[in-house]
Amino acid sequence: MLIRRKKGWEIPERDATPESIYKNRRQFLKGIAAGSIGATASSLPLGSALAQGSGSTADLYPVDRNPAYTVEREMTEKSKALTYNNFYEFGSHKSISQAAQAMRIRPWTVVIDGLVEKPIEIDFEELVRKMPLEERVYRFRCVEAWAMTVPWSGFPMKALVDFAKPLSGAKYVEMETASQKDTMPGLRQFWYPWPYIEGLTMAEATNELTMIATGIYGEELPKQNGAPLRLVTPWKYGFKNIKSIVRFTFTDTRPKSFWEDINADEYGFWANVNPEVPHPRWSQAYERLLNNGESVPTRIYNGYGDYVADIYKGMESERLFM
Ligand SMILES: Nc1nc2c(c(=O)[nH]1)N[C@H]1C(S)=C(S)[C@@H](COP(=O)(O)O)O[C@H]1N2
Ligand SMILES: [Mo]
Repeated sequence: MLIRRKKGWEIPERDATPESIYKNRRQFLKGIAAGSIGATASSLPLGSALAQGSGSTADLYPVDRNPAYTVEREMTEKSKALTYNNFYEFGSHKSISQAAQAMRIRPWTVVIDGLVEKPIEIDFEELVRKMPLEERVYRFRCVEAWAMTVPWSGFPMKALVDFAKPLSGAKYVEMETASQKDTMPGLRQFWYPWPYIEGLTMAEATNELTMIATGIYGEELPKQNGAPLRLVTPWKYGFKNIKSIVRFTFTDTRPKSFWEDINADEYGFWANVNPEVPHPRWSQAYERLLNNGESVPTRIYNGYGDYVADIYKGMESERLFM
């Protein structure tokens, strides 16, 4: 998505770089000094990707559609949803589907830590085979005002939360995308606060709508859509739907998400869809359907208010719709 700040190379850093990016850059320079760049766990020798957990999960799909979650809208064509993407790790434009094929997704270790009974690391394949998979058709609304309707396969995030056994002090779940310096050219754009981070409250994470998607259109999730597992929160703007997750951290502190860190005036923590609250630079009243470019009215909570509006009762002082 577009951000108001100029690019890092266009203006003196001290004038325009948010603190987080400064910080990141300092860490980056420190990393060079310490010789640590290039020696991270994500740059293991080629071939080790097959050492463990290399099995495909293709046999799991298709899964049964849950008829409770269907929408009246026409489904977006698969070819559109799989080639018009946001995934800044692979570039700040929509045509990243080819570049994303470089991402290594086996083995894929998921860390569950923070305020939990017992922090664990689990292989993705082992995790997904423990979870109750189903298909749901959801609307999807990007903050940039394009929209799609897709059949996700995956499991309710509540199943993952139950599996994690959070302690009573846990108030939020922070999620983190993989950082593969060698496969993700976007990570060289050091002014972004990598890794991509997102967060939900426990009430949001355990809401019945919230899914961890592992598939789409009856198949394993393609890399460009966030393989092997990504978040789906259909009542929130698309940027909350973090891709290619490697870590779930239960915490008592509200996470600062990637886009909030870049520009908190335009992209907040809550990011609930609302046609009446414009983005500072454009209206949110309508959305453009990926299928045919048709413009249709946006609905509050993207049409999912019956499921989620209660979460936000008594929180009117928060910026719920940015
Ligand atoms: N790690 C990561 N997750 C991300 C993004 C990203 O750049 N990096 N973009 C977000 C945005 S802005 C949108 S609209 C959706 C797009 O998902 P899709 O490409 O599957 O349609 O992914 C979200 N998740
Ligand atoms: Mo987005």
